[in-house]
Amino acid sequence: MDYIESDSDEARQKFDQPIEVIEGPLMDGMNVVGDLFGAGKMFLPQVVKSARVMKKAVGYLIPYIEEAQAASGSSGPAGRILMATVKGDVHDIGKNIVGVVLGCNNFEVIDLGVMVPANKILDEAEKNNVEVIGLSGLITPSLDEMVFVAQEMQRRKMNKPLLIGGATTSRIHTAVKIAPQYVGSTIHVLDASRSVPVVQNLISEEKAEGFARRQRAEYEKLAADHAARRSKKRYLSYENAVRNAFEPDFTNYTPPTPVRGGRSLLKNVPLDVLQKYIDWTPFFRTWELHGRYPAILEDKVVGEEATKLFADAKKMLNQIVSRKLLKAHGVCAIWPANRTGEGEVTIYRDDSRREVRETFNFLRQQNEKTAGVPNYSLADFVAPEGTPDYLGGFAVTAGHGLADLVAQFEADQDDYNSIMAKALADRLAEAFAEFLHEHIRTTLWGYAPSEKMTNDELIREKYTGVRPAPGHPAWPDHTEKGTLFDTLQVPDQIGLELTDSYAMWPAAAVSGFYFAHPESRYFALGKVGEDQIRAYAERKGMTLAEAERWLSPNLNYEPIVLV
Ligand code: B12
Repeated sequence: MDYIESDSDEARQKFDQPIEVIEGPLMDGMNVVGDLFGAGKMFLPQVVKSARVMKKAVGYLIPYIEEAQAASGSSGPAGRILMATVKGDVHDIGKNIVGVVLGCNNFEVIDLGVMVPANKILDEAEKNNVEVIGLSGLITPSLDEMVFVAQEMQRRKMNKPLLIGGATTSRIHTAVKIAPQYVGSTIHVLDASRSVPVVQNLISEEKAEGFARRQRAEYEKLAADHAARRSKKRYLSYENAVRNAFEPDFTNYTPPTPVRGGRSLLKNVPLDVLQKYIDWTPFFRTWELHGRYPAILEDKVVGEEATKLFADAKKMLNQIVSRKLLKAHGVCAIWPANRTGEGEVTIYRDDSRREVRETFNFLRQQNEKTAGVPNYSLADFVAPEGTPDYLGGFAVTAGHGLADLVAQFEADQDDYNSIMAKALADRLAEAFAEFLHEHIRTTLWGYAPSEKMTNDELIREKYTGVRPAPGHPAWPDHTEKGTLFDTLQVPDQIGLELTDSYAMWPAAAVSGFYFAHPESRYFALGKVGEDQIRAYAERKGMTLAEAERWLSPNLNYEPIVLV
């Protein structure tokens, strides 16, 4: 990295035009990188590091190119792609990675950032005359927003291909819900390595039409198969699912009284404490290196690259910790609580349990189970009225300070370190959630005062109790975060905000609930029926249509949508 400018200068003097340095040796190099990555012979961290060299060199050459512009005769990029994380959503690591990989393959990427409304995306796409539009999203409410973008593209009579990506998206959702809204090609892209061939096909004069036709046929078949599969799945009526609820033993078990109930605020938690709780496996997954930490460092295929990446991560983490570049704040509470109705947990102002403070709402599995297996709801894990029990809630972030850190790297065209900083902030946020849950068990709720676990045991969830998050499979309703944030006064206490899709900002954040019952467990809700959604909407004071919109990935029926 230290010699890029002098090397670029030397190269510039060897060519007639400065642009030739980019079009010649630099692009040749990036093409090799792109090909090797596409062939699985090079790994993502190497690609992003190579792109950093390219970007820096281009940055150095641009003033010379502009000077010589009239005579340059540039052939331009292979194509122009506009990308954005949709309105209400905040994460962009995945999209950044895709941008870098496409850049390595000579595509020009216009990245509009996060929380971008549909009209801005489409106006900018038209203004910049891009060939392809790409959308990204991390949480399920973004799926609906993507459907809306596709409808808007149709309304505007656009014809540009639409790419769909991000952790919450899927081929099946794209085929069933998004693609039918729009006549143009709509394609789900699983990861960065697949983005290049898809875009190449879409903008190739010879291949585009055939590619689009095959994709559409494939998606139509997927949608039809999906509908056929769905009609075969068997569900219980809500009433019968309730009859088959999980009934933990509350007769031989006394719910523990918290040592310190009410709200606790944790400001500026030392990062050197949190770093010991980091689960590194997802960090490697972010960089598309698959395998469990620490074994991944010894892996025959990815071990060498994983070891280099880990060294870079540790180096940056040490700087973040010693220079306090990120701030970690959290707030949590343990409230007197009882199950007060089906799927409903009420929290009270104090231990007299006379005044209701808030109600949290849960959904119940409705898929038909084999004999003896219950239909779970998280509410089952809290004792019914008459037995004093408690519920915990929390919100943590390690994202304050990240925007400044990232801005410095971006000003230096350094995607590698920018992505690294975001990935580390996410790791610290999750580590914070792990640390706080341990603190709850051993100290605040204090039901496991002598618990001593290694980080590996914590990662494997060997402890008693669970901390499900709204949005996770057991509890897919993101709107419950609204009630949690109001009750804990999260924005005022720790400066963590909710977007209109219930994403948390700063992005490196986790929020959820604590259940202490020894039989409490994680499960996937799966799909539920209209009978339950009606009852749920009524409990929450929502219209049926609102509840169906927020829970659309979990409906076992096709709701009637009024346009
Ligand atoms: C790590 C992780 C986190 C991290 C950081 C997330 C991040 N960096 O994006 C932390 C701990 C902060 C986190 C928090 C939360 N998370 Co989370 N998280 C994950 C996890 C385990 C991995 C996501 C990840 O980083 N993948 C690696 C990156 C590089 O991949 P990626 O973003 O998918 O991008 C790739 C592709 O999708 C594609 N791509 C992405 N964008 C684009 C765009 C285009 C145009 C193209 C072509 C391709 C493309 O290419 C990328 C590179 O290969 C997933 C589960 C999973 N296995 O996916 C859950 C998951 C995404 N989280 C989830 C949830 C619910 C949450 C929380 C709401 C939980 C909570 N209540 O606290 C919060 C929300 C945070 C917020 N700010 O609002 C859900 C989301 C689905 C849902 N039901 O809404 C998931 C799917 C887990 C689950 N099974 O329920 N999470």
